[in-house]
Amino acid sequence: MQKLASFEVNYLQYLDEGGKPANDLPDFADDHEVMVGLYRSMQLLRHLDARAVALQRVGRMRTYPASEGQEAVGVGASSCLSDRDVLVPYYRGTAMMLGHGVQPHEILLYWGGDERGSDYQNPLAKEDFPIAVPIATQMLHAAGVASAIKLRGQKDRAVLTEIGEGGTSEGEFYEALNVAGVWNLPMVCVINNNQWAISVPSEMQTAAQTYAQKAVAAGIEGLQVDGNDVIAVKDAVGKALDKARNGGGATLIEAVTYRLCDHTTADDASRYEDAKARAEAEKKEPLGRLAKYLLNLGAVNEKQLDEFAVAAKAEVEKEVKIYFDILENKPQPPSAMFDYLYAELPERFRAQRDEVMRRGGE
Ligand SMILES: Cc1ncc(C[n+]2csc(CCOP(=O)(O)OP(=O)(O)O)c2C)c(N)n1
Ligand SMILES: [Mg+2]
Repeated sequence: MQKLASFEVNYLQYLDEGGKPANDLPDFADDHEVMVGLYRSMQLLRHLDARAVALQRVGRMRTYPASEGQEAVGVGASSCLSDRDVLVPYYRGTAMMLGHGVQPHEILLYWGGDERGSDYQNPLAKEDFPIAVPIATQMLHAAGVASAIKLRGQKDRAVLTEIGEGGTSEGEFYEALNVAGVWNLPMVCVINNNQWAISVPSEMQTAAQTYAQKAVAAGIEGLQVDGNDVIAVKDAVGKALDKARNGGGATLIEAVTYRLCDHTTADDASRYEDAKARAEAEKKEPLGRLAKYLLNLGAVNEKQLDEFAVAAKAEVEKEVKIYFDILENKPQPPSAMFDYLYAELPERFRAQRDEVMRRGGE
């Protein structure tokens, strides 16, 4: 019998549920500007999500996946991205995309059914990938980009990707993690463990004690963080990205959080979720926790928190206006549905496109 190295899964938490330091804090946690910036990004996302869901209810948005309760995961992680890094997001990746310069109206356009939303105008996000809806495919894209970076000998550059805990049951997840390990790829994968894969609870998803330990078989580092603690997420992802940029290989980070919303606007979680579990999870949510920390730190006062909320709402309204303006004044012709999937449209779709155009679709 061969004796294998035993493994431990570290759990990182800096702020407890009441927003009090649970550990010695990293340096950036004392930086008022950085911490207030993280808070405002999380707040903007919460308002944007609420507005997008409301737009869907009145028929002005298609399916939308909100991130309520999970804001610290994407905001903390994307705050560590440099302008050279590449982001490969999944559908619940609004926070990461905003954090790497994608504009809110571009995200609204995408979920409003307009592919022009994926043509990110900010140079920061120019090389980032569009949203992946097929579960776990983004993992392979991320590993592909990371191997391209490695083959080209590009230094100081890494790939960040995100996946739901349910997605880690897919073959693509293991395949990508395997090459990330064996090829020592500059890649960081954050698992958004929001406890649900639509209506499938985490205890029905895996018999493993943690998702982080899935890194062990790939021979890479894996750790768990409190995904409602933005300081823990930022600290862990920042270190993992630095390691990846410096040739140290890939890391898998499980951020433990909770989905405080429906899966998407096409779902009704009250049909399968225990209301008590939701109420318990609400006590741990990330924004209130960070607000308490900032107040204790003296970085903000209550009045400023109110002003931030007003500013976030105004920013969202400005972006919704841009979204409406593009849809109304520069609408896409119906034939556009054929224009973004293939570099060259296959023959069988050409006939369909011609028909749409014949019927007046241009
Ligand atoms: C290959 C594939 N199979 C099934 C689906 C349908 N589907 C959409 S979301 C989802 C659950 C994913 O849950 P999880 O990975 O935990 O991510 P979360 O939505 O919770 O962020 C499923 C099964 C899909 N989009 N792609
Ligand atoms: Mg999930």
